[in-house]
This record gives sequence, C-alpha cells and structure tokens, in this order.
Amino acid sequence: MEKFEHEYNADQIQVLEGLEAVRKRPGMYIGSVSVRGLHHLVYEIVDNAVDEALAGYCKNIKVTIEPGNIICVEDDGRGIPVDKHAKTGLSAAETVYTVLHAGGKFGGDSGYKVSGGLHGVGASVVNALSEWTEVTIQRDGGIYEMKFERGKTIKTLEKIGTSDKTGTKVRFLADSTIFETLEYEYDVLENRFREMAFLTKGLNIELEDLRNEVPRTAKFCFEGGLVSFVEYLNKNKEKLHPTPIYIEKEGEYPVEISIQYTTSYSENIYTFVNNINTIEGGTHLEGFKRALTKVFNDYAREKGILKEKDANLVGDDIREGITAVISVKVKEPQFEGQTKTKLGNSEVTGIVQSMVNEHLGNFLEENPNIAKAILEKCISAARAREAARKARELVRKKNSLETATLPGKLADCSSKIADECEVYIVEGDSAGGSAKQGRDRKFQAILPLWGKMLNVEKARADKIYGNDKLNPVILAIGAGIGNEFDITKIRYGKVIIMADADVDGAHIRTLLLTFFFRYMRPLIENGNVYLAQPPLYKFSKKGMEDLYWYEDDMTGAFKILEERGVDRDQVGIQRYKGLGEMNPEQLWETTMNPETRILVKVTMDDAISADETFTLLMGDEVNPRREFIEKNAKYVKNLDI
Ligand code: 2B7
Repeated sequence: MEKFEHEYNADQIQVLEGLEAVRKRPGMYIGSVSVRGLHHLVYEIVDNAVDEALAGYCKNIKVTIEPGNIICVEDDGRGIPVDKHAKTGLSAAETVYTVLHAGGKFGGDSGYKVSGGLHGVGASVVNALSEWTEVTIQRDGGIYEMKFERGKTIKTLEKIGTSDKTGTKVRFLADSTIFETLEYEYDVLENRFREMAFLTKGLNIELEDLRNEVPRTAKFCFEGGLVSFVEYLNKNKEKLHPTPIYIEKEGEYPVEISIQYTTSYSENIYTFVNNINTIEGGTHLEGFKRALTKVFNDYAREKGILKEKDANLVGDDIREGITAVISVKVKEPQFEGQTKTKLGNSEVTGIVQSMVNEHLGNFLEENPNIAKAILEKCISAARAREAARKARELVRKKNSLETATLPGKLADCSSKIADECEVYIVEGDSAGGSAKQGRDRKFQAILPLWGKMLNVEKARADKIYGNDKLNPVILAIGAGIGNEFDITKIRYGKVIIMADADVDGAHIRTLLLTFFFRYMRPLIENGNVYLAQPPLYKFSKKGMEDLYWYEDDMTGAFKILEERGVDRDQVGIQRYKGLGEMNPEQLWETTMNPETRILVKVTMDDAISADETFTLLMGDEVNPRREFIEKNAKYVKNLDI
C-alpha cells in the first residue's frame, strides 16, 4: 500500500499538534486510561451514530467486539459527508477524524447535536488514542475508505467501490501503550446500550461479542422509550399502579419523564442530559423534585386528603418508593461536580418545574385512583418519618448519656487520622476476638457483629435508627445515614467487611452492602468499602513456609508447591471453614496485614444494576432471586455491584 504523502500546511500542523496533545494527556479528554476510559472510546463513536438517529436518518446501530478487542461500529445513517471541507482542505470525513473538536461544525442541517459522550470530544480523540482506525462510508452511490495510525492519516479518503446503500462503519483498536487494559467488559457495554435504546425510542442497537468461542449477543429496541425503561427498573418490584406515568414537553428544551411508584422504601430517580447519565443530579432534578412535592401537596389539600391541621408532606415522603427517569435535551449543557455529571444550567430548573407542575397536575386530576394510592403511601411515609425522628432522638439521648458516642463493642485504633485508619466489621464473637488480638492497633479498629442482621430492604428508616445491629456500625463510621450522611466525617478511610467464605458469610456481606448502598451510598461511591478475603486453604509441611490459598481451585497452589520442589503427597492441606479457625497470628498474616492480605474494593459503576442486584437479593420476589443466584453464583468474587 502506498503511503499518503502529506503536504503539511499550517492547518494540518495544528491538527497533528492537537492529536499529539490528546496522546500526551489522554485523561483530560476521556477521564482516565483505565477500563472506564477504554469504554469511553466506544461511547464516543456510538454517540455519533445515535446523533444520526436523533436527526431521524438512522434506525440501526451494530457494535461488534471482534477477537483481539477490535471494536466495530456500523450505522445505516446518511454516511459522514465525503466532500472537501473548505477550511482544512481535507474531506469532511477526514476532518471529523483528525481535527480536535471538529464535532458540531458538521451536519449543521442535520438537526442539532444533542447526544455526545461524557466529554463530548468526538471521533478525533478516539482516533488519536487508537493503534489504528479505519472508516468506511457508503454515500452518494460510492464506498469510501480512509485509515489512520495513532491519529495520523495513512490512507486518505478514497472511493473504493460503488453502493446504493448509505451508512458509516468504524473499526478501531485502542492503543495498548496508552490504556491500562484493552479488555472490554461485555456487561458494561450491554448496560450502556440498553440504556441508550431506552432513551432513544425505536432505535435498534445490537451488540455482538466475538472474542470467545461462544458469541454473546444482545438486541435492544424499545418502542415505549422511557416507559419501557421504568418498567425494566421495576420489573422485580411490587407496583402501586400498573402502568408508568409518562409526561413530555417538546420545544427548545425537550423534557421527557416517566414515573412509577412501588411498595419499596427507596428512591430511584435517574436523570439524563443529552443521553448522558447525570449521576450527580443538577438543575433538572432540582426542578423535578420541587414540582413533585408541590403537585402532590396541592392535590392532597384540594381533595381534603390533607386536612387543614395537617403539616405538608416533605419531599422525602413523596419520593419514597418512586422510580423515575428524567431525560432532558440541552443545547449547551454545563456540567459541574466532581465527575462532571451534574447539570449546572440554571434555566433548566424552572423549565422542568413548570412542565411537571402542569402535566403531572393534569395527570392526577384525570387518574384519581392512582393519585390516591400514591398519596396513601406518602402519608404512611410521613408517619414513619415522624417515628424515625423520635427513634433518632432517643438514640442520640441514649448515646450522649453513655458519654462516649462509640459503640461498646468497638475496639478502636489509636490513630485519629481517618485516611490511615481501617475498621474491620467482623462476623462472630470468636473471629472478633482473634481480630482484636491479631490487629495492628495503631490503625486497625475491630467491630464485632453477631446475631441476625436487619434486612434494610424490608424496613423503613425508623427501624434502622436504634437497631442494635446497625447502630454500632453507624456510630463507628461516625458520619450519619441517609440524607444526613456526611462523607467528610467518616472515621476510617477503609471500612472492611470480614466474613466467612461460606453461605452465611455471603449473606451477612450482602446485608451490610445493602445497608451501605441504601443508607451510605457515598461511602461506596467514594471507594471506602472493602471486603476482606480470608484464605480457603493452608498447605503446610515441616521445614516449609505455610502456603495460604484463596481460591476454590487448588491447581495454582500445586503448581507453586511443585516450583518449590515439594512433593504434594507430603503436604498437609487444611480447609478453613471459617475465620474462627484461625489464631490471631494467622488472621493477621493472611487477612489483615496490608503487606500480604487481599482486599476487594467494592465499586459501583452503575447504580441501576446495583439497585437491581439488591432488589433481587434482598427483596420479596423469590423466583427471580433464585434465578439470579444460579446465574451469578460467584458474584461475591466479582464485586462490581
Ligand atoms: C459532527 C460529526 C461527528 N456526520 C455527519 C452526517 C452523518 C453522520 C456523521 C455518522 C459511528 C460509527 C458507525 C450530516 C458528524 C458527522 O455529518 S457521523 N453519521 N455516523 C457515525 O459516526 N457513526 C451527515 C448531514 C448530512 N449527511 C450526513
């Protein structure tokens, strides 16, 4: 193949410098070079295809993970324009792939750009961070192709055939010298594309993973859009009304909202701006909450459900058990917050607020039975809130009477520098005893738990304050719970759950994680929650250093023994059934010593799938739970909840 000879003009030099900057500081453009950043590459390309769908020209998008982690994205839109771009002197298509921030300057007549990745940087960044990229365009009766290596054009756009179809196909291999890993996670992509399909009514998105012998595929298309989204989120919950509410407003700031109440006690509101999940909320969420509170209070007063003497319902009462998805389109979104996922545009508050006031108000008038069912639930939430307030005060009083606010069972550490401190939450008194003796008391605290733990999935807040199992955990961590949780007050940088590697241990782990997820979510989001991994086996022989093994499969251990020149028949194998079987020294060496232990950090990439998991594991429905456990028997090992 002949190499394309560049005649560099000033514009093109700028182009090369631009893409060089992306390669020098990739984090600035895609957030990070971790697996998360890697997935962003795919989203950036798919977003362009979704924009073409939003413009009304593309119906089908197909994403393939090919062997070797090559990504292929195809759409059946109009195809990226191939004509010469006046300013750069290159084809429009090559400009899109080589000029930083070229996005938005094209397709001016294609409807405005509303989709766009988290960082909205587009195809040129993907190109810069890929070992190679090839783009094939079908358009104007022709097939066109261009190729790049690390952002540099190696084959300029050229017609290679004829076609009566239209569309764009992009294949790329992420650059292994830039990313920590090239291994895409099928589940992460599947979740993201499902979400995109919900958010773009009628769009077909197909995902195919060809990396393994048995391919995995998923096809998404939802004619119901956000209503289908809410139905999906609530699929394992008991509903207060059969069909999700749907309200919509078109115009300069299109708004779509779907709402359905369930009998659960948690609040699940997911918000999107231009199809981007705004995890930190923002002005659209603010407007929604204000209007929701007002609409229900006004309705309840007008219908005499709230009497003159009654106080207004507060927002928390009205949001108990709600599942809602809010999707707004904003032409020039300002993203704020730690992870740039908080909408800052102040004008959006009022727009969403008045839209919900009007449309939801009308809906309640037209559907009095649904309004009544929801309000009954809100009123009982208000009663529980009052009971919770009393319970909390009681606990506060009791705690202050006992002078120290720390639980009696807690063996605290001597350091007061939260960042270096750890608390082990340990199941069982005997393991707790060993942990206390084995720990490094300078920075390790031990909180033993025993007895049956409360399932917070089936309890309201009033049952949590003052609960004799959970209260010590709340006090030890020291940052409150629920709306009052304050991450800056945590007393330990690491909260480590240490439980047996058996079914009971898994149960207690799940109960505690459910509690953290529902009542101290920032603790998980901030990466403070860990799981200790006790060993499953000990291999010992006189004269040989003990070998601890942490996996069910012992093959690896036998290999190590072989390398040490040890005859495996002479080695004693002990299977640990519980933490209690280890003496303090062993517990320190295997599970607590930062030099030798294995800790699994609990992360939450995706609140939607985490909610799904906990609803299933801890909720009322038995059949889906059984199916889930059968399918994910090893979920504890892979702790992306
Ligand atoms: C701002 C840039 C990125 N673009 C167009 C038109 C169609 C089109 C695209 C695309 C990803 C993988 C398969 C507009 C927009 C460039 O300008 S990008 N389709 N698909 C895509 O990237 N898919 C377009 C106006 C008239 N004709 C075509």
